[in-house]
Amino acid sequence: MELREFLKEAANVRPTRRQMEWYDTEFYAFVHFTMPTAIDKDIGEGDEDEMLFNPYDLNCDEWVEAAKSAGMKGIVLTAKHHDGFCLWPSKYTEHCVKNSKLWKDGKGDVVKECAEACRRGGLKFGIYLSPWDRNAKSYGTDEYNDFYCNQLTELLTGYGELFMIWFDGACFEGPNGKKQVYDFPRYIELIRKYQPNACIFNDHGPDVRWCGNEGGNARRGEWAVVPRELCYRAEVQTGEGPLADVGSLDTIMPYDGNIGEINNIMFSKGLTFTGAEIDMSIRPSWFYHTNQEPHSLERLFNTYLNSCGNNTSFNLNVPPMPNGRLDKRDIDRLKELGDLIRDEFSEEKLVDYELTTTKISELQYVLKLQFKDWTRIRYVVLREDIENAGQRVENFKIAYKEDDEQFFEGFTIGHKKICKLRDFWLDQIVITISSARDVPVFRDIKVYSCPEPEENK
Ligand code: FUL
Repeated sequence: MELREFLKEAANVRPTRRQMEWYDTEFYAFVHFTMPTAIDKDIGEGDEDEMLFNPYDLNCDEWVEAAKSAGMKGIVLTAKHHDGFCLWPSKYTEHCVKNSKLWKDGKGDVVKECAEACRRGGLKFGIYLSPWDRNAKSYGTDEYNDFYCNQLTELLTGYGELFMIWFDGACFEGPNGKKQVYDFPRYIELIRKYQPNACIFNDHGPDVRWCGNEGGNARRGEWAVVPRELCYRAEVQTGEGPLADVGSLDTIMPYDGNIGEINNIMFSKGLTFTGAEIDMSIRPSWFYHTNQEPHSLERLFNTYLNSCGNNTSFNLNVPPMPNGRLDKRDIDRLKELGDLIRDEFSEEKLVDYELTTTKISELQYVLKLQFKDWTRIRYVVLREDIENAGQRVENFKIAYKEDDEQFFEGFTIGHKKICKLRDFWLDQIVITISSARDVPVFRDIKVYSCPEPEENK
């Protein structure tokens, strides 16, 4: 195939409706809260006494309000972590809240309370169900896949609409010393059956893939269009193709490379649309420890710019305390973060412009944005129309004039690219698209001003 033809094909690999909805959800909360919270650890052994779990002051509305104050649009709850303890009264295990008799006499259900609070507060709700289970006796046998599917079905059918099912890639030994071969194609099929609108997160997709680190870093160019052999097959995404095609994924995702760039996709066995999520905790650990502090506002805001503003979503973990409440330090930090995001990208700071587009060649364009007045500019936010046209731009730069030294050098754009400039006074900017896989199509381009610093006034 000619290179030009291949690139055109790559440019037209597009997200499904559910993937588009996930992209537009952008920023959501991970809630790590279960047995490790009660025992002040990051991972349980699987043999903990259920009575240790006693969130006597549980307040999921507080979680929802805190998430909303940060501008988040959903919550993903750890319904079961690696220790196997279930936050809902599962029929298939005794290692769950029904034996946490100190809490609501064993009648409690954290999944239900969280799902209902999300609905009351207008947030989407999703679940994390660890495939690694250090409690299940059947772990390491075929029977475990049946057990896991039964638990998954309870969650898929009992708690209303779910926007995300989050699979943890961890696969270590269970109580009998054996490792499990997870039947992901079967799990995926079950999710498609009961929750067709839910996005499935897994290291390799099919809908959303892991960015490859827990430190909040996206790749230089975080493409959503990646080699098909690195991800679960597209057929599973739509449910239209043969599941037998999926096979097992023994390919290791190269976490350090720019997996969607031309030299990596050219020799692939095909392409799939599988965007990345950045997951990170607001504190150093995934579970709550009283002696830890939330990360600085600056670090969290930069991660927001580098995730939602870098063609990935941001799943920020906020771990509740053993009593079920959030630490005030986290509540305050979330509010500060939300205030900063709302302020930096407020409607009042939107700058009006007149756009002139010049074609240099079929795949190279110059976009001139002329402002009405001289304005201090902080951000240019670019969004491609990925739903209708796919991800196309490969390289761009922003400068005052076409031949001037650039203020900003960018690679892929995709769902959203936030370009932070250096608060220069400008009356125009020029965005040069120097390479693209097909004629670029934008959803929108927004420019935000910033106030003059006090010392300059
Ligand atoms: C990892 C787990 O081992 C951590 O405990 C945490 O749940 C994180 C989100 O994923 O694989």
